[in-house]
Amino acid sequence: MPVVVPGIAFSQTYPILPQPRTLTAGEGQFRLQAGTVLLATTASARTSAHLFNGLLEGKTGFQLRVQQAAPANAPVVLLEEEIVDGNPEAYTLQVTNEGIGIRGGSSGLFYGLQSLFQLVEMQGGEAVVPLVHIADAPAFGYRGIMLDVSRHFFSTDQIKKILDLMAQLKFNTMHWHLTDDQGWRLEIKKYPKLTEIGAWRDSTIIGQYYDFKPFIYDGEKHGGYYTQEEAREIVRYAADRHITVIPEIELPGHSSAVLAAYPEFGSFEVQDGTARGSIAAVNDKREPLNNEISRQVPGYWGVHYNIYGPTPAAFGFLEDVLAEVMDIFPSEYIHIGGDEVPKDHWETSAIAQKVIKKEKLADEHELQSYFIQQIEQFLNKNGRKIIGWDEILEGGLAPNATVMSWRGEKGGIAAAKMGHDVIMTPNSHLYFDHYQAEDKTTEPLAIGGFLPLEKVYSYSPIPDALNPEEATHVLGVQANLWTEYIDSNQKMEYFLFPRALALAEVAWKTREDKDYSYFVHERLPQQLRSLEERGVFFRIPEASVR
Ligand code: TNX
Repeated sequence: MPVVVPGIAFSQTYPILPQPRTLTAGEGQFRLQAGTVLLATTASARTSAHLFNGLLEGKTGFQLRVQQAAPANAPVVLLEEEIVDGNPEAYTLQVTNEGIGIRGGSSGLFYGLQSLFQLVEMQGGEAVVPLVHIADAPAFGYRGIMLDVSRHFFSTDQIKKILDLMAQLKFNTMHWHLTDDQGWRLEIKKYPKLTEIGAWRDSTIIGQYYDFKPFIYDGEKHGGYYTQEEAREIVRYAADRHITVIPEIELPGHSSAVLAAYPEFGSFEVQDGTARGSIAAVNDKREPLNNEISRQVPGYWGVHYNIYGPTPAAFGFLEDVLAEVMDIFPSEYIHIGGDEVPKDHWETSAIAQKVIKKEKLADEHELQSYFIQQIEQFLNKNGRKIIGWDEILEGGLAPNATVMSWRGEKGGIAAAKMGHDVIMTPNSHLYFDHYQAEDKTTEPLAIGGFLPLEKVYSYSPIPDALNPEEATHVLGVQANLWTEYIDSNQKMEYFLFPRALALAEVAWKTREDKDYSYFVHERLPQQLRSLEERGVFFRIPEASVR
């Protein structure tokens, strides 16, 4: 007798993560064999089928036969591309004695195959799948992870490895933080110095400038960048896995790497190829070097005072850059940063003050809004939308902007109440650069904070302060992996896992439908084993050791 199991009542023989919305368990098993046909009639279903085969081979040693026409008498895994419940990401998965059927839109089929893969188990040398009926759909349409490749550079192979892992957990967005003070990481044909100069610095781990200890100056050049061809390859690779890549080009702050290469786009007059910096910033020791903004890419982190000037030259430059960015990245959204702009720097900038006067702006906050609105208009004209960090609310939000709420949920709540879309990524719960243990001496150096697995799992993206109408503006969630102290592939994986497993469930399930104890005890162990098999360097969480 099959049992209907909404929620958490079923046994550990169903290790699917994120846990499906409903699962009806049958009795018995279906056996997958090399002769089993994976029937896929659309191009997108075939791509998903081949990716499934790659995973299956790793687990079982064999692949299924991908075909476009039904065989006379072989068992079949049928992929039926048809949108379920009006949601392209929803799917149903039916495993019977006779065969397997997955139905869904193109993304739904991909997710159905991920769930099927997690159900496959080796028993006595045979690959078996328990009989089940699953009907599944995500709670949120935006399920993301941000990778900061500016503070430390990561190879395309490493990015692909993370994309593979994200896809299995049904994440659909990789936010690629491509530019920041410590490095510009994308080839721009019109401005070669961005990568000749802006992609390299001379320290490895980046410390705070007033605490020199964590700096490691080893006399070598550190950094790197992606060619446009490599970036396109990442976009394609992600798209095959139903992941959208949103590029971030930071402005008007976090732009020291750009201005090391092209100081003429900064807030101060250029003399002898070097821009004079803000005396105020130097006097109160926020800039460590001297009163000239250096042409070096900084090797320390924090809020930097070298920011764009609101000039026609700088806007022209940014439009050229964004035109190349749009050509590489087809995403609806372009992330324009907007965080941590030291607006008092503009107080001492003649260039900025001139624009404030000319545009009749009240202050530097309005100047930031003016800056971002210029960029928004350009991107909207080209059919794209902007996302920015929650500081873009200060001085007036650009009309069509989506807000990424990072300083807690406040910014997100305010934006949703104004009718703007929001991605929740609060530093209280979703900053994966924070420590994973209370005793920091037992962990690799991190930026601070304490974010255990359970705290990630406890997060719910819809704040109580929003009414149901306003809540529809919360598109979803994202964790941010800032990499000031993350200088190797191993550390990247260690800070991401297992916390990304908890996040997958935060993004896929409703608050009422989650259960931490069930997650930790019944499904986490299998997931950790699978990470181990796939060569992922993860942290062993205390909770899972039994
Ligand atoms: C704040 S979050 C930043 C980043 C840092 C991060 C470290 C945000 C929009 N800005 O530049 O890397 O803190 O946790």
